[in-house]
Amino acid sequence: LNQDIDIDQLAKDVVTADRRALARAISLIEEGGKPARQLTSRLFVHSGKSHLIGITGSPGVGKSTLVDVLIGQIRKQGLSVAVLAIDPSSPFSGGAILGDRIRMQEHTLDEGVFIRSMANKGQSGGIAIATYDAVRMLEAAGYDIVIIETVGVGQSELAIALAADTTILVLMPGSGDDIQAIKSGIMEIGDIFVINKADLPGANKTKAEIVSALEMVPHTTDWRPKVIMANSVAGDGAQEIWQTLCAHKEFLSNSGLIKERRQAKFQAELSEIVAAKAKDRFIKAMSTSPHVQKLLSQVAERKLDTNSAAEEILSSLIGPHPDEK
Ligand SMILES: Nc1nc2c(ncn2[C@@H]2O[C@H](COP(=O)(O)OP(=O)(O)O)[C@@H](O)[C@H]2O)c(=O)[nH]1
Ligand SMILES: [Mg+2]
Repeated sequence: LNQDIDIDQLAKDVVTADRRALARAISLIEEGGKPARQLTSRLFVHSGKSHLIGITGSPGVGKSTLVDVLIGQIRKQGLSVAVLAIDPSSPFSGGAILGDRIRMQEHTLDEGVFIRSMANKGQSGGIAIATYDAVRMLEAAGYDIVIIETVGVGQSELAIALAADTTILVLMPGSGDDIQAIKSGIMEIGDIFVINKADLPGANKTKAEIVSALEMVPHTTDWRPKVIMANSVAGDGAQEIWQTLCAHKEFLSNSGLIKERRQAKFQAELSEIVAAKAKDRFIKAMSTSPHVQKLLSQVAERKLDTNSAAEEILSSLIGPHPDEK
């Protein structure tokens, strides 16, 4: 089916922010494969102009509810926004996914808002790489702001959150999330901390814990992470969060850190892609390359150690890609 796609036309339609084309493009990215690679390579040059906001936190802390009220703030400024919600594959969160869709539906008639969830499929190269490509589709379509909502539990979700220019960590009182965050060293990744469900008991205590934990985190830049209370159901705190987002964006551009941060992200992304591609080629070579098979049997016979064999395999694999000559 995908062979029939006119990638050039699709790329052009994405650039004009044609919503159906954008939805199609992201589905292609999800599927992976050659059409996805062709599309991303056509559109890469159009990316890089949006401000990327990562919103992460445990399931149920109110990320989607917060995104919903943030969309309202962003639209009030006349800016356009795209949201990419990374659905966890866990069957336990099926209900939450449905809830997200229903809640955000009121925005779907607004031309300045695009909302899309993406399955957390275990693709080669991992979810993070597909997400980076999907985000670039949204950037190419010209959205001023792109929000990436992820469940901050695993390493790949963390990687996605780190792909943002500004990362918001959402916590709620009484969940022990604050302690978890402090213990796991996750404090360092937040530019803005939102204590959501501030209407529930214990919000002040949670805030105090986060504030004091932040004092222990070494400063690597002049930005001091902000801790903001919110009740996203009522919309309280949304304005302060929006203002802080603007302040952080301004800080990044005035200090020149935006460039540095994005470069570091590309380095991490490239490292991930190179590792994934090397692994793919190794797996292919196991069944096609007599040289690799010979090395493997030498290892099995203990004539060659695994480290030396790996070095040898790597140098023999680094040639033109067998499929893309
Ligand atoms: N009391 C209270 N409930 C909230 C607040 N924000 C979200 N919720 C509720 O928490 C539940 C989970 O919210 P959701 O946005 O789906 O969380 P997510 O899994 O982090 O995206 C929903 O029932 C929301 O209505 C809040 O500020 N206060
Ligand atoms: Mg959600």
